[in-house]
Amino acid sequence: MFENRDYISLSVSDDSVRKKSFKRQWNQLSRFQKNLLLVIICAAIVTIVVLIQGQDKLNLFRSSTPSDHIIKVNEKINIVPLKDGFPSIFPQQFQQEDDQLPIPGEWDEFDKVRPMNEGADKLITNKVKKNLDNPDKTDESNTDHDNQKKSHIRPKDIQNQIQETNTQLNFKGPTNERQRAVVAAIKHSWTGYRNFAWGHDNLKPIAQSYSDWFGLGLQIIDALDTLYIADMQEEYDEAKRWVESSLKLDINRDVNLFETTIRVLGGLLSIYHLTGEDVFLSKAIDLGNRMMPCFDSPSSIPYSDVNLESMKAHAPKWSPDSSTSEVTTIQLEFRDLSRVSNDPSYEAAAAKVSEKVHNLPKTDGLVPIFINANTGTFRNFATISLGARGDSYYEYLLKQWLQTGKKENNYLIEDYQEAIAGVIKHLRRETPNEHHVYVGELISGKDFKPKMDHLTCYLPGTLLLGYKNGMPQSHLTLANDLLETCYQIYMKQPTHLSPEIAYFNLEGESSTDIYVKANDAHNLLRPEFVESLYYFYALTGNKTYQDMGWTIFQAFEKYTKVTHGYTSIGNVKTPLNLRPKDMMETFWLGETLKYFYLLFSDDRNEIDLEKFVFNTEAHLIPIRDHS
Ligand code: DMJ
Repeated sequence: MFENRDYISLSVSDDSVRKKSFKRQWNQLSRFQKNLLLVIICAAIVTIVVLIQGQDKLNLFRSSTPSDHIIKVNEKINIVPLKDGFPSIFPQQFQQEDDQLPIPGEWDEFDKVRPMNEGADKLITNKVKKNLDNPDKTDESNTDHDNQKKSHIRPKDIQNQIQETNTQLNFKGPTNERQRAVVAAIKHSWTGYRNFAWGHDNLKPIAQSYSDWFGLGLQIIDALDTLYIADMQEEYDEAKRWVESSLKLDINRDVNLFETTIRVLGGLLSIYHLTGEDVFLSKAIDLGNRMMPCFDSPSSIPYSDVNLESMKAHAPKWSPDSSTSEVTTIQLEFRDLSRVSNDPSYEAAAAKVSEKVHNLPKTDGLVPIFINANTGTFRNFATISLGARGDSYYEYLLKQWLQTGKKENNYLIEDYQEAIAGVIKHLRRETPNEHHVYVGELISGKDFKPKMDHLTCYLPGTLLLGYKNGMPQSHLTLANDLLETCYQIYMKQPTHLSPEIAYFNLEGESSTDIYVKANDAHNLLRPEFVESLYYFYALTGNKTYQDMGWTIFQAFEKYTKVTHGYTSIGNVKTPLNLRPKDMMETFWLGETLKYFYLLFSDDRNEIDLEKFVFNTEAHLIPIRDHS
């Protein structure tokens, strides 16, 4: 039993008691009272610690849910002025004129009024030379990733950078009929996937089934940022929950380094930058670590495949060689992973590949499409192409340079310039009758073939992006010519959809200047031409490109839409015999529909191309701010 006095003696308001020494008071307490007091003190300490941490977390995640994020963006946009973009090497006047690019067909006139374009080569060259006097130093010790513990900690400056990025994006959903039509297409595709393929890689919309390639729920991750950008809150939340609870990376499966990097790593990084949600960062780091063994080859050219559980990498089963485009189209993502994780080993490993390829002999900057991971050399007599297996090598030369704020790795932009000059010299041709300009291939590295993959239709957009960032006028001319040809390839088909491959009349061997072989007449819902239209619209503001895109969007609606999604088709040449292939590739939601949505935006700067580069799968990677 407690005596009253004992109890009162604990009261802090009792002056006489306060005077007693703490020790004396303590000794007067019973054992039970002592224990009780200790428990109360411990509980109070724990409560305070938890409250403080909870507050920190709350602050960190306050902008995390999409709706909160938008509120925060709205609040901030009024008070934080957008920063200027990175300075172009061109004078201000030139940059302003750049926004007024004319519609296709008027480029000759345009060229006449743009005298400042001359000398761009020189400007770039001088700039590049100056920077080459202080070459980047890669710390090779950082590539020893096996022994490194990967950090999940974001340093303060990275967090600030991310929050700053968030303030610049405010996705308000569709604002016009065309965008609403795209959102309906995204919804239709997503619903089919959700109902019949949830958690699997691809939807087979006709069989109402799925197929698995890597077993990573590819479609969900590839679509995440599209859902977010199109402001599809419910779908985004559902996709995010799947990543949190069901995305397993330690699977006993071989995955392709390139495909997994551009779709999954790129997808996770992009949505992480848009939302600041830590779950995407930790998954990205885990995935990056699991793919790092690919770089442990004798030559530092990465192996193409890796088992995500055993983390053992190897060359493809079908050949000792990797595709050149594959080993050179991982650098944007691995560099970004280094930035967000504060661990330089990812960037170092991927940059070594670029440096290695840079030092290999080429044909005026053009590369063979196969490279050997053991010897580190190109395959002899391999084809040179800006289509399959070659395409994004050229794309990432430019985009890596942009990603680093045009201040690092200047050898990349030199290689890009040399390569485009090589394209113009060796691969550019014009058809004899209709004067379509196209980019062909060199078989065995020397014999010209008048063949162009649809994949090459990314090139006009990339060329225009380069031109906007200081590349010479010849790039702009080629960009415009190629855009026109790609459009014609679509328009000449009765479906208004492009075949996978087009051929061109060289010297009258065909009655028509653009023709399609039966085996090449399929359409896989690919994005490349829509991607180029997006760049042309975003960089010029000219609505003609939107109209061109609308024609093509309607064609997709008419010929590829089925009850439970959209399907690849086997034949674009005959509307009555489309031969559906029952496959919805993940890039349909990841890329094609995203570019359509952005192309039809009333705000051509919905994504600020001075602050972001798109990776080759249309995922957003921030440009480093050097200011
Ligand atoms: C996508 O995975 C990427 O765009 C890649 O660069 C090329 N192939 C497909 C789309 O066609």
